[in-house]
Amino acid sequence: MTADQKLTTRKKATALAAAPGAALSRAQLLQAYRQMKTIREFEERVHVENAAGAIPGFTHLYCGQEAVAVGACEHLDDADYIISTHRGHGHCIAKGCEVVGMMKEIHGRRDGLNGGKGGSMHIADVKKGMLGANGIVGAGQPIAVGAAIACKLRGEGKVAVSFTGDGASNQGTVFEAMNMAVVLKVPKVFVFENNGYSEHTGASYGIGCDDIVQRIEGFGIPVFEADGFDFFSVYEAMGKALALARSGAGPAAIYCTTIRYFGHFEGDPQNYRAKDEVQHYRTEKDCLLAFRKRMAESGELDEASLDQIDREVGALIERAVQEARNGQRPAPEDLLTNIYDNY
Ligand SMILES: Cc1ncc(C[n+]2csc(CCOP(=O)(O)OP(=O)(O)O)c2C)c(N)n1
Ligand SMILES: [Mg+2]
Repeated sequence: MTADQKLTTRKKATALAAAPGAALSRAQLLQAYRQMKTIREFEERVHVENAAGAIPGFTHLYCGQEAVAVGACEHLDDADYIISTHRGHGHCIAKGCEVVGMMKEIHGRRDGLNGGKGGSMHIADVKKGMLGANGIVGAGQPIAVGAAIACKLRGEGKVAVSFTGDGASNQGTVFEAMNMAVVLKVPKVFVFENNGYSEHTGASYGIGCDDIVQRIEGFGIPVFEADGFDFFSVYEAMGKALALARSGAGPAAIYCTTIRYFGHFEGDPQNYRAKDEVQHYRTEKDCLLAFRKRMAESGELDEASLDQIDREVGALIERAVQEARNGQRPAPEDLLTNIYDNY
């Protein structure tokens, strides 16, 4: 029934920094819900588009993990940096990348966010501080250390954030990035997302030490643990990690347990999962349902406002798909553009 994943309950580093304190405003709550809902609708629709053969190349969907990307990125602005992974759509949307441009990019259209030449795994928008999704597992973390060095040198209180899966947490590049971030005391937050699997390999088999938190702590990085199904839990953990990173104390990390609703890639037969695993999480743990439940209980947001967001997001994604379907492919001469950059 449950994912092949260790749901640790240890709260070790939580005492290191004060909680952010102030409750979220109505506008912040609406924005958090809108962002999670946008990621969900975007991904559910990419799933359908992919099955229809409309999307060239490989696609990895982020459905189920929305609370992590949004809980982390709602603390950031355009001048903070993030680096994503091969499962990058959610991180891009959470960091403010334009959704229609993203859908066009994934469909390989000329007016996509990256000229239709990057596709699902290479979406980037430097103006939004989104330094790129990345098809190479573990490649983003050292890049984010470089961005964090830039943040430190500029001295404007900005940070760099990398996202790392349970599988990527085994990569040497991630170890090196953690060590270098500590040695150079850079303002960097490592966000670890344990969704239970690295491709088809269970985390409990693939993580030799059985405990990613312990591994991160071994590098001298304080870790704040979060329930990756719960926006508020991630938001709080990220607030604490950012407070440390921005204080000049060096890097911090958050560790979130979560699950992906779709296969590793679109087309994955998922024979390694129990038949009812995803349904269990969709029904019992879903971040959107949990958010709505909490709002109903606290009375902070009314149901009608959330329903209205659902309609607006649905219309946005529908427009994105229609425009993406009708877009032009890159022209042959586009092969020779965007190859070199001038500094
Ligand atoms: C250096 C490298 N090794 C292997 C792969 C193949 N690969 C792509 S995704 C993936 C699994 C990554 O798992 P995880 O970090 O847990 O991320 P998730 O897919 O769960 O989001 C692997 C092994 C790759 N892209 N790059
Ligand atoms: Mg994983």
